[in-house]
Amino acid sequence: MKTSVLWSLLLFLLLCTGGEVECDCREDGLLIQGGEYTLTNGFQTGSLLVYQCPKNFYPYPATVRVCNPNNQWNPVPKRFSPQRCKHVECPDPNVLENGNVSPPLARYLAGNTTTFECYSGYTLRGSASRTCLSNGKWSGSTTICSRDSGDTCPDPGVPPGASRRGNSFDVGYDVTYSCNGNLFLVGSKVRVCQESGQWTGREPACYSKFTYDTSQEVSEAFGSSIRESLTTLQSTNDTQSGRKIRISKNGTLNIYIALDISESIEEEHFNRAKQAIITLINKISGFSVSPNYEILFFSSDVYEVANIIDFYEKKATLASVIKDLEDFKIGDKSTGTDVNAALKKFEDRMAWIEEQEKEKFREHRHVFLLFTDGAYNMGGSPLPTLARIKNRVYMSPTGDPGSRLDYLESYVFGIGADIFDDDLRPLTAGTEEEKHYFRLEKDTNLAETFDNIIDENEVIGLCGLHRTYDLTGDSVGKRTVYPWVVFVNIQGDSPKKCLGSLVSLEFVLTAAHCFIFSDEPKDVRIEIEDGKGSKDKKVKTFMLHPNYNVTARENQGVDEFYDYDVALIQLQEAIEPSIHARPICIPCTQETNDALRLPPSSTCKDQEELLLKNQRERLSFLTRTHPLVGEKDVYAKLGDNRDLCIKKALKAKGINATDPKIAVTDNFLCTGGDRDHIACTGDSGGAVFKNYENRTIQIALVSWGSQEICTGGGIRDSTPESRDFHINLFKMIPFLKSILGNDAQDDYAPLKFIKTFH
Ligand SMILES: *[C@@H]1O[C@H](CO)[C@@H](O)[C@H](O)[C@H]1NC(C)=O
Ligand SMILES: *[C@@H]1O[C@H](CO)[C@@H](O)[C@H](O)[C@H]1NC(C)=O
Ligand SMILES: *[C@@H]1O[C@H](CO)[C@@H](O)[C@H](O)[C@H]1NC(C)=O
Ligand SMILES: *[C@@H]1O[C@H](CO)[C@@H](O)[C@H](O)[C@H]1NC(C)=O
Ligand SMILES: *[C@@H]1O[C@H](CO)[C@@H](O)[C@H](O)[C@H]1NC(C)=O
Ligand SMILES: CC(=O)N[C@H]1CO[C@H](CO)[C@@H](O)[C@@H]1O
Repeated sequence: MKTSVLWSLLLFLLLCTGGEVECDCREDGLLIQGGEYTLTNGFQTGSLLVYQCPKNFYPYPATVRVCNPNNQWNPVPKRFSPQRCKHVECPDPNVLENGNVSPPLARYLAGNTTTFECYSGYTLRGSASRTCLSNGKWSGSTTICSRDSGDTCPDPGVPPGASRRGNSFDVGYDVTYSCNGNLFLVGSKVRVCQESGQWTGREPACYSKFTYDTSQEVSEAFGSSIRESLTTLQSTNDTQSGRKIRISKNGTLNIYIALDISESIEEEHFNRAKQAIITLINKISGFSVSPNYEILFFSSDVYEVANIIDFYEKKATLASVIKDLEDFKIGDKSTGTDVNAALKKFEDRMAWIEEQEKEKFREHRHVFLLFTDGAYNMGGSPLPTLARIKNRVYMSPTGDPGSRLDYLESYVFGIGADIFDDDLRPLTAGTEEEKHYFRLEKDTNLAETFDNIIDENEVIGLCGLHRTYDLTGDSVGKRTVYPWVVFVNIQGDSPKKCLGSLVSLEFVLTAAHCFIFSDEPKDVRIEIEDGKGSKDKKVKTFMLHPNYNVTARENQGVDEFYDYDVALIQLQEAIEPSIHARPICIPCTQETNDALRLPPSSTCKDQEELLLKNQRERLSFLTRTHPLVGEKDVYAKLGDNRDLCIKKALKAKGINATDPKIAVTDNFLCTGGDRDHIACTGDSGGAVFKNYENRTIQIALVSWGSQEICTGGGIRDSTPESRDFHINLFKMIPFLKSILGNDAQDDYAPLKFIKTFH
């Protein structure tokens, strides 16, 4: 009897520790008071347990546990310190100098509000009242009670939870901060007073394990920083002289992205991370720079999604990388986190680039974006690898950046249930490096965060930028997808509703037939729903194409002839570009060249060959519907298909001709028939467009149709016989250029048109 017990015990031990068979971690002691937990892989080895608490609370003492191969949880649940949800606490505000804080509390919990008062003779700057927020930060800004001392820099104050050394605020003097207790410092430890009267760096803040940056804070700080990396500010001398715009930096930009997926067991989690990267690279493409990308996912293994070498060998494009990202799947992935392996991959790729580019490598800039919880439990510390990378980029064996600090910017996004700040913070690099570290809450919507990194007002010369998704499902959300659409309402003797498109900040393009002879600018209303309600824009003037003449071919059997059916409407005031209102790209401009990623020397012809290259070319146009607009999908019939398509024009009412070309000149594109949508009455004048790498290019304009199928509007299918004819903008360039490209006037900023042929 005794032996058999012993045997079964031995067998048990063998099974559980021998590797082949895995035993489970135990459920005992895992429960959390006031919260709950999730497991990534049940009670099996490698499973990650993540605790969750309601808003304003955080899990304590552990945030996560891992089931180790010895079927012990790490950390082990402690009987004497049961797992619970603790109230989020903000750093102590009683560090205020020369003032009072009320109420005086031992601990300030999420939801508590404090007010500040300065001693007499001192003036209060910053917030007079602050509330402790659920992310462990105080609302508002640091409260400072100061007296004018005649120093160059203002009193920088003491942020909650911190201590400051240094009380001289004159040029060249510095102040040094540290955080009290268990808090750690994010931001600049040392700040120096500059001649400009400003302190260097970024005001420090004291963070605890449960302090997070909000999505908005990340968008603002990361956005302003990455904009600096991508662009330089240059003065421009267009009509608003002295204005500064962002233009692309010269040299080559290499962007390396590594995303830790050791915690993303769930498909959805992983897909959201992929979507965030796609959003980010789409946003970056909005700067009209064309970076090369290295994209990795990693756990203890590295999965290379985009290899930067493919960019150099012209085997990859932005579009192909996005596709690869979308299609990327991992089957059984390893657990563990090896940040060093990811950085080593960056290092290898960089070495290859240097080898290829030789002395041109000097002109290369490198941006690292690292998303991880930082628990590099495998592969050792990544710091030596980062040090070698710095030496390579700084071109200095000692790692002294010299003047090359801005050639390597490394951003670190702490992400995950348990962030290992001490390991992560040293991985930042670059100019104002203290702005490169972010702590993201577990369920931060990264795609949305990245979508907000462009201050849309700052970037001009970016036609066709738009969101690819509608966040709200209402008319405001729709406007972010079609920020160029406008409603043209004519209230003259013959009221008419048309669509139009913003083609610059001052001009709307629409159809000439929307107007009648007696219409005046005051009869024309341009309606732009800009997110704060519908706005009517006053019209200064409008011009129809000089060749437009409806009766021109009456005696050839065409009652109404719509060739040159285009008109430009000039607004009295330029619109303010925003995510809700910005121009679409039109053919043959320099901006469109950039949007299409064509080399600067490309011509109009090159654009046309790229945009209208197929015999059936997929295009879209809009119709008024609720909310705002709906999108209609059509195929332009080109090449041999065109003749068949335009033939149907002969069946149209009011046409008595044998040759369809009398009514449908070469200036028209033809759509309709099987599987196409058909234009309705109010769609006239609207853009016929195509999205190219998520910039929208207007190719044509809705003019007329062979049958009046829908006068009521809405999205309707074509019949086999009905066809629509759209004015091809490539054929209207002289007219567009004569107005939009006119640089002999002082009224508006002209668009830059490119050559027609080489
Ligand atoms: C601070 O917040 C805690 C938790 O919500 C609450 O119980 C307490 O009354 C608050 N104290 C003050 C002074 O508002
Ligand atoms: C812009 O124009 C102003 C006035 O015409 C001139 O003084 C200034 O130098 C110009 N700036 C640039 C960058 O060309
Ligand atoms: C890039 O710009 C810098 C400064 O703006 C300039 O010194 C350098 O010559 C430029 N390089 C190229 C290749 O244009
Ligand atoms: C339009 O064409 C007709 C027929 O050719 C011509 O008589 C008429 O003068 C033209 N109208 C304009 C405004 O050019
Ligand atoms: C159509 O044109 C032909 C010849 O040009 C003419 O004989 C016929 O009357 C016209 N029909 C109509 C309905 O205008
Ligand atoms: C090239 C590119 O960026 N394509 C994306 C544009 O947006 C749509 C969503 O509307 C994505 O599906 C494309 O992949």
